[in-house]
Amino acid sequence: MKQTAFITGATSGIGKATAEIFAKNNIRLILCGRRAERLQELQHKLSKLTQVTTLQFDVSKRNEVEKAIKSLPENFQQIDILINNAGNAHGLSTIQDGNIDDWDAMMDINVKGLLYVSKALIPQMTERNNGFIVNIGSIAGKEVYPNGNVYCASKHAVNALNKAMRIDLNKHNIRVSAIHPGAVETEFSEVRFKGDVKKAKAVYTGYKALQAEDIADIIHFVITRPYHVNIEDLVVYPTAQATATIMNKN
Ligand code: NDP
Ligand code: 8X3
Repeated sequence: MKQTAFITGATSGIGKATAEIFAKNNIRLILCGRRAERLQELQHKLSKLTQVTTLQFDVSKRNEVEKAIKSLPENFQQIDILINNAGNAHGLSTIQDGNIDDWDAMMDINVKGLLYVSKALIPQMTERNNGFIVNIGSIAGKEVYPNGNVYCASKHAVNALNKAMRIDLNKHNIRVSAIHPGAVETEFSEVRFKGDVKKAKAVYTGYKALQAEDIADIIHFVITRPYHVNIEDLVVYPTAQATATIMNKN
């Protein structure tokens, strides 16, 4: 039987590239995000390859998450693979100069959003004793770097939750993995720098950054191992990057 994947943050970057590789591999898709037009465009494109439905909601709004998931058509209610990918950094500054709205956004989206979606989808997995959850963390979840403070804290929380989910869901035969990327060239830095395209571009110049497709390919590898194989997590860098802060730029 075909598998069904629920991908948060499918309107851009890693989530979108994951949707594309899953569609090529005949996985049915539930595409999520806030930008409805992008969801529709992607649904139109990928429907040529597989069955696709979309859900427009903000992961940080608990009621929206619950309502959206309850609205899934019956033939999309069995979810085999959850990709907890929606997230962003908001701002890059010292703790003393940090913006509290940015902190709220990062904790609400990257941590609480991931929890709300997981809480809504886990019951149908535990009921079937089957399922796969892939959490998209970050190198920021393994290291703390200057000015990264709250984003790093949110991704350290994802790292902890990845371990916690695997422990608690172990008796239910559910696989739980995380991918922790270094620099990936997506809209991520545009969001972090609040639309400052010049600043965002500078993050990815002078070396070859990871592309969203590189991470999507690894996600696909992780979910296609035999069922008795569970990769705890993978840290993935561009070759030019050695740690969160060491980058071999031209
Ligand atoms: P993008 O900015 O390209 O994509 C972010 C995605 O998250 C979008 O689809 C966006 O959709 C969605 N999203 C953001 N906020 C919300 C929200 N409140 N509710 C619902 N969806 C939301 O960035 P990436 O693809 O790079 O990021 C994907 C994940 O990868 C994130 O968790 C990020 O932290 C992580 N990551 C990224 C790295 C990088 O260097 N790019 C490195 C390490 C980890 P929409 O705006 O339509 O809602
Ligand atoms: C995104 C990569 O290095 O900006 O998570 O934290 S980094």
